[in-house]
Amino acid sequence: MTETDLDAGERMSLDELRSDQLKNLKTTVTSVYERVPFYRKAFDDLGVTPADITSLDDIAKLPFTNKQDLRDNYPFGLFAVPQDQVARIHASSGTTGLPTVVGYTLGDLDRWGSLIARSIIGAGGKRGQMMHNAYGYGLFTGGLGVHGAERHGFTVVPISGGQTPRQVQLIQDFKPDIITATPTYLLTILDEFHKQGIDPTSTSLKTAICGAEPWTDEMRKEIENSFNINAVDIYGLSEVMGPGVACESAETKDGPTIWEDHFYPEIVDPFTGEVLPDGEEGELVFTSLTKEALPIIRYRTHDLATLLPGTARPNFRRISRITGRSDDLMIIRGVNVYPANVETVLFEFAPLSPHFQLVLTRPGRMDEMSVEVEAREGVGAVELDGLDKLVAARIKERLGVSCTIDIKMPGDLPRSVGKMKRIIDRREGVR
Ligand code: DLL
Repeated sequence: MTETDLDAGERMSLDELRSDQLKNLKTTVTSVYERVPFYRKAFDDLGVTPADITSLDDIAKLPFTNKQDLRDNYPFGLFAVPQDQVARIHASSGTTGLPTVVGYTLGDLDRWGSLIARSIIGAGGKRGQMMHNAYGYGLFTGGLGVHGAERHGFTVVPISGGQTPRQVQLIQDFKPDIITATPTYLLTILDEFHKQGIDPTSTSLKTAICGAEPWTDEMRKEIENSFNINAVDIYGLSEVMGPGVACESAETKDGPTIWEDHFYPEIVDPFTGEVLPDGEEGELVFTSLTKEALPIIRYRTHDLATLLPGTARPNFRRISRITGRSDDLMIIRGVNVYPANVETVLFEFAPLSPHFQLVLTRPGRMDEMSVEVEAREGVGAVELDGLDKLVAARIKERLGVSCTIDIKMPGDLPRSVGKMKRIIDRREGVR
């Protein structure tokens, strides 16, 4: 990475960045106040107007936006431009309730594409390289979001998720440098390499850009060693933009750098909404600074993380890896557990593969958690003997929660083609 690889936004001094952020915050706030009735009412209810925003700290005076607000204004009620200026729509799958719908002007798509290019270059990619894009295409923001790299000097192979044997064939035939996929789908592709008897370390791939779901540093090592590549973490969410709100740098691999010239981050207490100082864990909140079709004010992501000082891009803060979504928090007999906590412990046992799911039941009055995890290929009965007890004891020691371990044979558990569903909730009347 050299100075010339940086774009204008990355080259701003801290003073320039702060004044650019304030200018764009004022424009965003004015736009939503004038054009979006939901925000006009929310501002009026709090007695705040765009004129009250004179410094970045004034952001704390503004109302939060929740996913429910997008649903209440379904489908286009929060858009700040007329429909003829909306070039693209995306939507969440909406497994619970109405989908959340988001929109982009041509200008928004252009800025999104440049942030994807910035993310890829930070991840170690170079213009002119080929990128195998295995994020799902369609209404999901992953595929078409990352696809924006085509306008910025990258050759994009829009394979989408699924058709796994074909993924392997095209990687072998086209020889891409970069692969983009959820970490769990990349593991599914890895299985397919083994199935076809091809050495996954022999491919042309150099970089994997993985995100859209929580994953751990242990999983990163698994992916890096299995393919002999560098793997970095990309973060984003539809309501704020999509992939590329933040992305990790290959040089530091210490959590995604937030592209702060476009998204202003805060960490708040998930229960009270009180703004927390940098370094404390809480819920990530983002305000968009440059979006036209769907500017968003203080969006509550439900993602738990910490804001850290910038490293690879010193003026832009980083987020720690996302521990989990508050929605994925399992409270087992009073103990808080996220799937990522279990993942970290499972990786300590060499005979176990990274394929696992957590099954919650309530046989009596108490919740029980069973960890279903596959053994690695080629592991024999001797190595597995008593392992379940050992793993359960380690999870109890590390996470404070009792559980049962059910070791499955390779290939027994469902595979991901996108975001992996880690929690299978079989408790009656819960969720
Ligand atoms: O998943 C955007 C995306 C696509 C990011 C491709 C990266 C790569 P949504 O479907 O709206 O958008 O889901 C957003 O996914 O609030 C997080 O809970 C989770 N998430 C996204 N990236 C990460 C990550 C896309 N790197 C939700 N680590 C977010 C952990 C992530 N969780």
